[in-house]
Amino acid sequence: MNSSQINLDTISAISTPPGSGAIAIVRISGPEAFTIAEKIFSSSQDALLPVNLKGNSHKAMHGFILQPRTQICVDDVVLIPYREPASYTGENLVEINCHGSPVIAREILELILSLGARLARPGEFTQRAYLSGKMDLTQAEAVMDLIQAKTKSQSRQAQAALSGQIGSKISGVRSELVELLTRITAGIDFPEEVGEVPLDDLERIVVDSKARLTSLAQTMRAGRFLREGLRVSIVGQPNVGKSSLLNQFLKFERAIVTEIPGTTRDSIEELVELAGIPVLLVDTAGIRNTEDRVEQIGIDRTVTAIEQADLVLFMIDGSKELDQTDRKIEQMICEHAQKPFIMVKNKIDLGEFKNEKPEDAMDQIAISAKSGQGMDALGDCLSRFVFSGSKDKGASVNERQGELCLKAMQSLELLERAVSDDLPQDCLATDLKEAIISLSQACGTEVSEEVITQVFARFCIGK
Ligand SMILES: Nc1nc2c(ncn2[C@@H]2O[C@H](COP(=O)(O)OP(=O)(O)O)[C@@H](O)[C@H]2O)c(=O)[nH]1
Ligand SMILES: [Mg+2]
Repeated sequence: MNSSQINLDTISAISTPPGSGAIAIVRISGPEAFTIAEKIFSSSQDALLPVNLKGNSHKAMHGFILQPRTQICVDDVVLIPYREPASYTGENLVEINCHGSPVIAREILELILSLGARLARPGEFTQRAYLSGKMDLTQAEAVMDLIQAKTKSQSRQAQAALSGQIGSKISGVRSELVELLTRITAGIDFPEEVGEVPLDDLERIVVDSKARLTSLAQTMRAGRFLREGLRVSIVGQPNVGKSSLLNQFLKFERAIVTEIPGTTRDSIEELVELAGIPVLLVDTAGIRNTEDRVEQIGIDRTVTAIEQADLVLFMIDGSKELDQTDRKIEQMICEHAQKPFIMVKNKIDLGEFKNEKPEDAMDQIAISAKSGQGMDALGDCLSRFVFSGSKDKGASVNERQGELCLKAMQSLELLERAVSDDLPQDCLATDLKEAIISLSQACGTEVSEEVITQVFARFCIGK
């Protein structure tokens, strides 16, 4: 716990989303949380006695919120006090469950603010949990990922990080490096008593730490796609079955499918979940030479869809041999836009033309967008793309944590070079310290105010 960062003021906010619902929750946290709540809450059991929240920690109490001056009843509520440190924020915390009308929740909040609390900033409850040592920074970031998760796998990932998986992996490496640094420093300060750290010991720890950081950093790519979604554009000549594939993924007729080439004139975007990955599928207008102005605009948008994609599904009529136009499209995807692509051979229910996988294609999958044949293989292929390089399907580091792991690895590489250059051990200590600082920043044991503010500003109010 960093006592200089402890907030002495009391904060409050409505923690449920705006709008009407069955209940709304107003939260108060800080040193005055109980005193303020006691001024406005009257228990239905002992209406005449003043409530004692401190002595009723973690107990749900039914009662009324009364305006202190007029004693007008604002709402009947269930109030739960959490005495510090056993609360979400680590401070005294009160949750008031009122009827889910935005007017009532707001009136209760205003009462609380008039009694000396201040409106919480976005993420400030979680920020306090972090500042009071309830969680590390990777867990606090996971709270936000969990709130914002749109698919099951996103929420599983966030849960894993929230349980401390990432934080403990990073701090595991960090403590080994700290232990090494302590020994090196002791060797420098007391050469007679302690002696230098044997180099093979040092090298073993550095190699092992680098391997652990590499596998953590490799989860960054999968984490980004799981958090932000994978943008996949379906591209190919008119009539190869691009819109049929979109519909097959969506399991309903989203895009118009006809045998008339040029039916899809604009890009259509749909979010689907494939193999647990949120995928933004973009169905595009087919690419061909045309005089039609509307169709040409559609083709220009296809080019944009290729440029914006993380991955392109390049579709051909798999019952036929690749033609000139197919080759041109392939060039456009891999040479011009330099995008990874999967060759999707469609319409194999009509027979498959056997060809070698194009050299630049990540993979080649034969499907029928009509019958659904081959769809599982295509899903597996997308999953391989997302998790490539990463064996770990558990929690993944976010960009901030991943960059810091990479930075720590760079310091360790400098350290290895210093060892092979026979530099004295105090030079090694400098690189080691740098690596430790990066890892401390990653899990938040040593971060600047600025970083903390940036992390929590992305939260919503009331969390
Ligand atoms: N036999 C067969 N026909 C297909 C298949 N996929 C699409 N089609 C047909 O091909 C035509 C063009 O399909 P569409 O999805 O509109 O192609 P797009 O222009 O690439 O979007 C339609 O008549 C579809 O019914 C398939 O896997 N097998
Ligand atoms: Mg189409």
